[in-house]
Amino acid sequence: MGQGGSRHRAEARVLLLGLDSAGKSTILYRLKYNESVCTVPTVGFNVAVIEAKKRRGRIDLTVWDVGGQKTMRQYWKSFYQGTVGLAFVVDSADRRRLDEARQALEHALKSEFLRGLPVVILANKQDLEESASVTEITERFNLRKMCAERDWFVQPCSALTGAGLVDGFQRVAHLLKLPSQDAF
Ligand SMILES: Nc1nc2c(ncn2[C@@H]2O[C@H](COP(=O)(O)OP(=O)(O)O)[C@@H](O)[C@H]2O)c(=O)[nH]1
Ligand SMILES: [Mg+2]
Repeated sequence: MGQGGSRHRAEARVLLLGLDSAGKSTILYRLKYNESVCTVPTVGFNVAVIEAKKRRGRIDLTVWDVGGQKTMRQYWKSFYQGTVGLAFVVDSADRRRLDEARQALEHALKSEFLRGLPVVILANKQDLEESASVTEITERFNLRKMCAERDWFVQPCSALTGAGLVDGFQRVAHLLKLPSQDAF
């Protein structure tokens, strides 16, 4: 970190994870362009820079959506390095896949690169009537136990309406620890 203005400006890498079709790409597009677009299954990756508040300064969150395809998974580790926060997207309306989502999160959290990092679970698709609530997801995922050694939060949201998205990433910014936090 330099001097002057940079004291109040930082960057941080955030990883956006979740099962295919959870809404990761839609969330990124919505935050980046403030509109909904037709997404296609992600091959390769999407990235967006989101500005958030952190203490007395601002922070640019570089949010990576690395896609779920098997061929991409071998590259996940290289994205993990240098990541300081996680956002895990859940399709709250797809109850049949809640267990699969829980397993995917549990698996990701086992990575040594992600140890102790804060995670915000984005309980997406809350616009749909059948969607599971924050309480339900907290219980189904057994989050108190799964995330006992890190900070965590469940944010209800809808990539379709945009509701809750800014709050979700603001929460990520709030929870993450910067190496240079003392200077902030
Ligand atoms: N109703 C509703 N549909 C959503 C929402 N977010 C995403 N979708 C839809 O879910 C599908 C998968 O979204 P996508 O962003 O491609 O998922 P990804 O595989 O996680 O990147 C698309 O048809 C989206 O339009 C939401 O909040 N509400
Ligand atoms: Mg995608």
